[in-house]
Amino acid sequence: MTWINRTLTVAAAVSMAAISGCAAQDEANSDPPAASSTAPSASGSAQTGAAVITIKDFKYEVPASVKPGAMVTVTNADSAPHTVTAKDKGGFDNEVRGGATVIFQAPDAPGEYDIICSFHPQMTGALVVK
Ligand SMILES: [Cu+2]
Repeated sequence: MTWINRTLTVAAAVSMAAISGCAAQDEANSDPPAASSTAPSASGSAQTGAAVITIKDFKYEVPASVKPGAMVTVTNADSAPHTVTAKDKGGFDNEVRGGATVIFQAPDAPGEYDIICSFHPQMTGALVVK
């Protein structure tokens, strides 16, 4: 005996009620809010509290400090490329082309990290993590 099943066409039977909200419901989500603004600032004024490094006229303008592991925005206001490179420790090395913006993660360990530009060794600064 052979049973022959009829092919049922169900492709068009889409239920619109099957899709529920997909908002993430993370438990204990302690990520800090990523509230940095990437809008270029013609004035070059430092934003208090923002983890932003601005490079302008071959100089670093660094915030007073950043939080451990914070996402740090680096904006290069020069036409020349620069880097934000950890000199002795920290392990970060970020190239920022002229007029570009990059984001990198600050070290998790609190401390003062000397930074230097790989292209222009006279460019030095410090990133304070605390
Ligand atoms: Cu440079």
